[in-house]
Amino acid sequence: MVETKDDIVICPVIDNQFPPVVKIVGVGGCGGNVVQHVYESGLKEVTFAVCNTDRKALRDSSVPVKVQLGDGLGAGGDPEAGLRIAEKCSEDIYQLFEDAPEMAFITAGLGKGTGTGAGPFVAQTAKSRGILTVGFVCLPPDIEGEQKMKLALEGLEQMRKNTDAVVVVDTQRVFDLYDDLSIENAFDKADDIMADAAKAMVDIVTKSGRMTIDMADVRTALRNGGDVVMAYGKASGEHRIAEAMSNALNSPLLLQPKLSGAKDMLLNVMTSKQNALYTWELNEIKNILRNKQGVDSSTNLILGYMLDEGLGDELSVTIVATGLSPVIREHVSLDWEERTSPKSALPKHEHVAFQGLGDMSEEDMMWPAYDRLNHRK
Ligand SMILES: Nc1nc2c(ncn2[C@@H]2O[C@H](COP(=O)(O)OP(=O)(O)OP(=O)(O)O)[C@@H](O)[C@H]2O)c(=O)[nH]1
Ligand SMILES: [Mg+2]
Repeated sequence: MVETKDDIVICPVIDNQFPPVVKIVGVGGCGGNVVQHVYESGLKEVTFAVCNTDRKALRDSSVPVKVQLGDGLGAGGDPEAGLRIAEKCSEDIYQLFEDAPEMAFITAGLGKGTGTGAGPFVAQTAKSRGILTVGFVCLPPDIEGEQKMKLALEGLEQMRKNTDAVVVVDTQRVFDLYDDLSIENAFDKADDIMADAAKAMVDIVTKSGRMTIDMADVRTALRNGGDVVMAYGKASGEHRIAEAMSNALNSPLLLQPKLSGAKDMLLNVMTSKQNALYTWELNEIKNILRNKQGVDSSTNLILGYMLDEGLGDELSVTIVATGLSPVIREHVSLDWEERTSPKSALPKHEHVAFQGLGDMSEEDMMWPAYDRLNHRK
């Protein structure tokens, strides 16, 4: 354990008897918030750390490992300053990965100084140590303006260069889907979505079951996988497969119209032991992927079925696909009239949360939200 001059504690070596499977590092304000969410959910075989140029944010975090970057007064919204400060702390950042995890998740909000500038540097450090490195990043909502989006996209490019795979959350999509939330709660929602994606990936590599997806499978899928498309959904009851798949395919995480053409796809289904998966249910999942999503034998499908007692009567489906091109917005829309219109451009979250079929046909529910819009026009 090392005391820094600014009394933020750095303790890079946790317990090196058993290296953690995953280390999750949050960089900057948003990155730190996401890590806080995941940390509070109490995952096993995972270690956590936050890095920030903002000393106050570090003080407020209950994540046990903290690295203060620079003098603790922030990066002033400037990614170049964020990068410069991180470079000066390269030794501390290197030490962070001393416990030799198999995978590192680097979370950051893109568009300002620390996450955008220092995030890719932290990722590069993990990758240079031979660790399978995945970025979980979010793009700023339109309300933050064109300049932030420009910085965010440059940061995304740096993230792509310095990771094996990147999961992108478009905060504006979250705002559109949950447009009756306060800004505070909408950002929290975006945090939750990134945290759920990270947790779902942690489950894949840490949980065991009848059909386990092992680390080698994950490496095959993600090593130099580029942009990763993730979808995650849960449901219980008689129609749990159709509903869980529908929730997954309507996830704000899905930034492209279809899963067809994916190079590799990890498909992980989890239930509790009492509510085990039936073989016909697995077929139903495969049929939805084939018939509604156009996924064919050209995709290397790696299937997992694992047990999680915490799920109770729910079933969860996680899809991690590579080789697709997510539709990343390059421009913000400042069409405020459209944004404030009661007929918002995207379906509302009642539909996403799947309260029965509502006013949508079953056929409708099988379209990803992104595609459904075009489909309905
Ligand atoms: N999901 C989510 N996004 C956030 C949150 N806070 C900020 N953001 C987004 O993330 C982007 C970066 O913001 P921060 O993470 O606060 O910035 P930073 O990386 O700490 O950078 P500096 O403060 O300039 O050093 C912003 O443009 C927002 O769009 C949050 O709590 N949750
Ligand atoms: Mg900050």
